[in-house]
Amino acid sequence: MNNVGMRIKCCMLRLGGQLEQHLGYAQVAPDKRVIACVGDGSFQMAAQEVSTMIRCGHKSIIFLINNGGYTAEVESHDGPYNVIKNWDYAALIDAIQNEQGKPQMLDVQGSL
Ligand SMILES: Cc1ncc(C[n+]2csc(CCOP(=O)(O)OP(=O)(O)O)c2C)c(N)n1
Ligand SMILES: [Mg+2]
Repeated sequence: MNNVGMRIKCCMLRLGGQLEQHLGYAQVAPDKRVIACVGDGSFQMAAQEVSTMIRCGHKSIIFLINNGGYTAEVESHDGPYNVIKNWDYAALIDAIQNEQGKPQMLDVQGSL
């Protein structure tokens, strides 16, 4: 495949950084479709970035991995603090777009 780039952002760095970096990539490459895989914990830290993505008409695709918590942390220290509240992500994006954008959402359930 030509003209395809890949950046890997390690989740053990700053939580929430994935969406911010995704926004930055999309902003400087408006002719490209930027694709990101983001954990639910990371998404919740920076969800407002979706507002700018919609406002700027980005063609981004975000795969939100909703596993109910900070799963990467469980191996090193497990506890109730690794569980996070499940959001209605589709309703959230709908509220953000507020009839001024065209985000499309697809809910896929089960093990991949
Ligand atoms: C600001 C900040 N706080 C805490 C951490 C520690 N940390 C690393 S990964 C992680 C959990 C990530 O959760 P999620 O994005 O849902 O991904 P998952 O592990 O569930 O795939 C946390 C809390 C961090 N990296 N940055
Ligand atoms: Mg998670």
